[in-house]
Amino acid sequence: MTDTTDHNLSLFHHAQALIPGGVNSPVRAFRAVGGTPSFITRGQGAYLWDADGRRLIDYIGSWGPMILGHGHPAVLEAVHRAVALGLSFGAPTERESELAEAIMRHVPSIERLRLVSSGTEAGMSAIRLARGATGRSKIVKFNGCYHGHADALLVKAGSGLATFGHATSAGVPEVVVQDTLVLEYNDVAQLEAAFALHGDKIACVIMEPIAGNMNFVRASVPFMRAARALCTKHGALLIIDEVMTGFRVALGGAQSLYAKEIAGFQPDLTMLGKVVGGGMPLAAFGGRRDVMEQLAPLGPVYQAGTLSGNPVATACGLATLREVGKPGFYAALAERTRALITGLAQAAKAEGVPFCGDSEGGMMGYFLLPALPGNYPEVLQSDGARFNRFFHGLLDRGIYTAPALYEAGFVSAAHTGEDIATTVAAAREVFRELAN
Ligand code: HOZ
Repeated sequence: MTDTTDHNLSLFHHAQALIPGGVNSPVRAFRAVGGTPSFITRGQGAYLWDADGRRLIDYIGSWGPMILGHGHPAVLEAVHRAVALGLSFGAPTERESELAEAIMRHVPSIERLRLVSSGTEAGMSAIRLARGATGRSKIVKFNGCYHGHADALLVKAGSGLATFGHATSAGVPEVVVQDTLVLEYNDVAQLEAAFALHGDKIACVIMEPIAGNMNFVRASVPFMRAARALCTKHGALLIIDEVMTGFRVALGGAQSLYAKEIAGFQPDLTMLGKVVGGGMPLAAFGGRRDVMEQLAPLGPVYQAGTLSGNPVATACGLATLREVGKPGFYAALAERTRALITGLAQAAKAEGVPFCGDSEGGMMGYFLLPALPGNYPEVLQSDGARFNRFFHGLLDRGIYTAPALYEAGFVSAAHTGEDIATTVAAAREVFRELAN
């Protein structure tokens, strides 16, 4: 296991005396993998530096937003310019429309959009809107999918809860989740049965198109097709949670990939976060105009936020979207990410360790399993102790990956071929240790 070092350890002790678990988001605490979290002092490009001055190759990327790597000059310049003009106005700015336009240009299912400050807010608001617009109460979510920590969605929600061994958070009253139907991901028959039973009461189906909170599990094309068709048939809304995948797996998000396979495919509502904020607290939800116009002040569904559309966050997001919109951006990113997964698979094979991985754009996942899982019970077949040894073996060698086996990983445009080769070489050493 990684040696605990003076600075990281003393900072962790100090933080634990002030903040529950020493962290402001549970998975950062290393509880699942053991050891001391790296306290980060700065980031540049593909690298982070911890409190002991160790350089780490970063495959967390702030859990997704840092698609350009840390400290991209065009993003920093846009942020500096915005900061000089004021930090928050609580009033409309032109840049909010510019960002909305930039998003809509690439995601045609979004006809109207509202900016919020976090993915949790986007999920909570999208559910309220779906219920308000349909006049129905029930929502369908899938085991292992995470859509933020709003009460109604915090049931069998993958990583955050799974890491700590709970299905549902304490503090969520039964009555709040009684209308949340939790089904198995990629199970068409179960989805059909749920609609046969409750079709006229279901407000929406909410899903991650690539579930990034049970590591990396794709929705199959038949599953996505069935979700779309059943929602349309029964008058429910299909909400695609692209907080992780939006502008991360492709310029048009994961929905653009399904649209290539399913004629006319579009969700009714989309949630965005992470990359759209470029590393600042910004997220969004949007979709069909008739549905979005149910929001206050036009309609009866209330939703608001003091920092929504914050001028510094919108500058950061807009500058990021300008960069990812450049020709060839995603092709190059996808190639690098694939090279990492292929390299890891080859290294594992050479050392006789079961391994499988998958990637799309700059998002990836891997399991110490012989075949890719298709749902959460299959993800649970992973050997947690083995994963933890792999994690610490990499961290000891300066490779920073998610400290929980339920999390996806992220490659940025700043990662070089040399970073990938260094990572694969380190992984091969760790696989050798695991094999013995
Ligand atoms: N919700 C994130 C995991 N999928 C964790 C975010 C964080 O700890 O920063």
